[in-house]
Amino acid sequence: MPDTLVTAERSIPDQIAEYDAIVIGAGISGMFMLYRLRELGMTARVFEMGTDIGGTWYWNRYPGARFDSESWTYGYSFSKELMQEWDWKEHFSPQPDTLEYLNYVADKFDLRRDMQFSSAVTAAHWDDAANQWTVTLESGEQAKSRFLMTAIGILSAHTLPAIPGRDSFKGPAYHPARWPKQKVDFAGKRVGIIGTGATAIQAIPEIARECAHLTVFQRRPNWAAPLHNAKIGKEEMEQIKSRYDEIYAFCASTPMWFIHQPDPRKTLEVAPEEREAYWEKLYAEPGFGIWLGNFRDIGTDEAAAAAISEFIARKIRQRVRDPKVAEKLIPKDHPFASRRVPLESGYFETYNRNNVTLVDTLRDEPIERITPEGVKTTKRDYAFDILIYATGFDGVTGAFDRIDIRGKDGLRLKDAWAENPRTYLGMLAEGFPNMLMVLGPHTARGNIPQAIEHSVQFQTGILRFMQGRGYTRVETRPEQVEDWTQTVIRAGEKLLSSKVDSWQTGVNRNVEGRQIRRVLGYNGNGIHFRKLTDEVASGGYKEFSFR
Ligand code: NA7
Repeated sequence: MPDTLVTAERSIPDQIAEYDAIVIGAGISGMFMLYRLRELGMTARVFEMGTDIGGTWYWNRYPGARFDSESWTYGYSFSKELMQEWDWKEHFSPQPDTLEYLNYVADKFDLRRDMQFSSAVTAAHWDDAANQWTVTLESGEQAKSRFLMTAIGILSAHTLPAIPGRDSFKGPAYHPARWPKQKVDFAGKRVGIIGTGATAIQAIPEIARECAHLTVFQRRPNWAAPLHNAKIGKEEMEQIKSRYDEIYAFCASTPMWFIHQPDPRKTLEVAPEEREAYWEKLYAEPGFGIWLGNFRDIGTDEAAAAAISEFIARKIRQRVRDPKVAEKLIPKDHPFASRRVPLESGYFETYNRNNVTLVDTLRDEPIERITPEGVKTTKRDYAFDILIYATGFDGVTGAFDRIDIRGKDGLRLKDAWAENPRTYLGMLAEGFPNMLMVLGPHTARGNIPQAIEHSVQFQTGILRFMQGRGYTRVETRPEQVEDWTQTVIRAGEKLLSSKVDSWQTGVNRNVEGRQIRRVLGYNGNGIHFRKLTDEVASGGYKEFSFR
């Protein structure tokens, strides 16, 4: 598959440039990190693989790509002026609008002047004597810096399916995270799509409307609930703007930093009729309420999870006309909310169309191979004009693994994290001085841009502290790493999501060595995480070691 969004045609400078900081990635994290580094008076260079800013929203241009968290909680909050200037057009912003927003931010703060595009970082090596990182790009160009900031996202290392014959298909084949800039024309085309994760659940209804016939190859179904998107009128946007302080303060007071607060009641304590009415209400409301605003035990108690799963299954049966197809779409191997819940717009009704076929590759007809014409299952051959591999990502650590990162004594990050990452707060990795990670493994995530802002604030706080005291090196302390690693493991123990294979538990059968579940995020309460980081900062960062 051609990588249509990357070009690497830069001439290599004769001299190795030196910066105070190198940032890898020009997405939401890298853009804000650069803004803050400049405020600290540091020289910085951002290296970005794509041809422009945007990260996730640069790469994922597939039909139907949009937020499923509310747009007005997803923008940056560091600049009140920016918040007042930008009008979100929809409650759940589509990818083109989000990219336009990020371009607006890049222009407003003149961010591109310190960014270098088409510049994939292939290696970053720590030189202990020089107290410096050397970064190497795909082109061979090198640069040095005192600090290395990874702003590489948690879902940026896309993975193709490990199916025999994968590259033999003679028509165009696309992964949604490498979707071409020019519109893909589906009119009159036979399209096959492999995968039914959050991405496919957004794309399938859009493609089905345009193409001649769509065949969906589903391995395991996912629980999904309605998005209920709507346009935002001028007056409504003005109202939102007047409430931004309140909205962001509310998000900060919830465990996942979304605009949804869990209901403090336990599922089975509530009378069945009341429970049903409450779920009907949540199902009819926009956004993640049915997941994050639900009774507090649906993610931890098996009986509670079974009850909400049965409610959602009933909804699927009501929405899908053919009972056999409906059953195929209902997950049987994991309860609702134990994997990240995709939000959908007419996904289930799409299977009522006569130009859509669902193939259950787990129970009915496993895929044997990709052929030049299409897909061969154990039962038949399918011919396609276009194939889509909506097969997801090597989550969280995948983007780190793809760079040869070496810390003290030549320690390879990939080896150090082969079983489980070891970090303090997910911000610094053990054995990797002066490497600050935005959205590193074992950090708190939830509403991603809010997690990013929090993380960048905390990390630039460390840098400011160091500037004030003349320190040039920051590292983790072994006892803090051990303590944090255990905290993260404990925080996930009671969660049903920890017992399920998904990118969140680090399982990706398309990647060698990624068959075993790992703990990749801090799944405790985001409010506690903020409190802890605030205490570390106000206490003078004693949990870190400085030189
Ligand atoms: P996901 O949610 O990881 O989904 C990937 C899908 O691809 C999932 O249905 C997989 O089935 C399927 N898959 C992966 N490999 C294969 C092979 N080899 N054969 C058949 N099917 C396969 O990724 P998305 O891009 O949809 O979403 C990622 C996140 O983006 C999402 O959670 C949001 O946070 C935004 P499986 O379930 O493994 O049986």
